[in-house]
Amino acid sequence: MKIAVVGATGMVGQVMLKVLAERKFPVTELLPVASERSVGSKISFNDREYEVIGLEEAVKQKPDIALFSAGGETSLEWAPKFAAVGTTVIDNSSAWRMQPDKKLVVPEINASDLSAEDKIIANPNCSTIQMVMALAPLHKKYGISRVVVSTYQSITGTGVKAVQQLENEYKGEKGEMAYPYPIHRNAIPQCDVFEENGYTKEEMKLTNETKKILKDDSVHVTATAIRIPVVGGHSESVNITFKNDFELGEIRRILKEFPGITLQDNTDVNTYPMPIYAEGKDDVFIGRIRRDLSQPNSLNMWIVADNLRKGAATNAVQIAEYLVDNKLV
Ligand code: 2RA
Repeated sequence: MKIAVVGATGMVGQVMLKVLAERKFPVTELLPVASERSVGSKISFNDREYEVIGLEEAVKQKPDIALFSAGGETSLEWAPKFAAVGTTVIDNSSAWRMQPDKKLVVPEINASDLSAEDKIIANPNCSTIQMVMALAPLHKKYGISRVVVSTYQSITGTGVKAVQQLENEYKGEKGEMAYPYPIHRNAIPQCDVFEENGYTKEEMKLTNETKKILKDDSVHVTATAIRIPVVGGHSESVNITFKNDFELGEIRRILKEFPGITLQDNTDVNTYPMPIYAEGKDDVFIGRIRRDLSQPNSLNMWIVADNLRKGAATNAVQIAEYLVDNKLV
């Protein structure tokens, strides 16, 4: 397969290349694509060196699949150009996620919705992916009426500048600021910009994308997204109210059996998910599962995942794997 990685020099693009190699994706030709200022630079992949090319050149070479992580503007302009030459685009930006005719895919949940006609496929937001991995199997069994989620998000979700700001603050050094406030020893109750309704774009992604992936607008979701000085992954405290009662043991069995979920849930030995241990892994880690004693048919859980891997690069590569395995490209 001729594979383009658009945004190859960026944080997620680099993880996409790493995951493609780790999972031995059948790459016969790699097109690392980046902005003009990076054209001509070299990147290594599978022990070979490749020269970074620009978007015009990449479209001309008609890749089979293009993994995009280059921001919404680039995707809105260039994904259709790749699709027009027959490339299947898997886009990690928010540009296409809520378009009615575009599929928003977490392979373990709804890959079977994909067809060969889908030439632009949307990768959900990282904080959505890890949450719906838990919600989907439980919604199928019990029906979910409401979700209250608070996220504790890694600064890697913001990008390299934020990671650099935190490192500078650790060292007591001045430097470029990704945030108007210190990240070190702080918690910033803002991920992305605020909308008219007082929620941030990040919080509304959790609401809107969840409804689309579960194919059920009756699932009510309210979110608060916090940025914290962590690099390994996003953590989420999730409270779920079901339409029907449940057995905790069955909840655990359903989650344990769902592909891509690892339960870490034994308070007797202080076992629960933490980003420091989720970093670099592809599973979604779930623990602290307990009935909500204040509300019938409700429970709490703690969900942790590496936001650059299952939250972005690995989910995109898994979509590509599904397309190849099912001869949809
Ligand atoms: C964040 N989910 O964490 C967003 C984008 N990666 O900032």
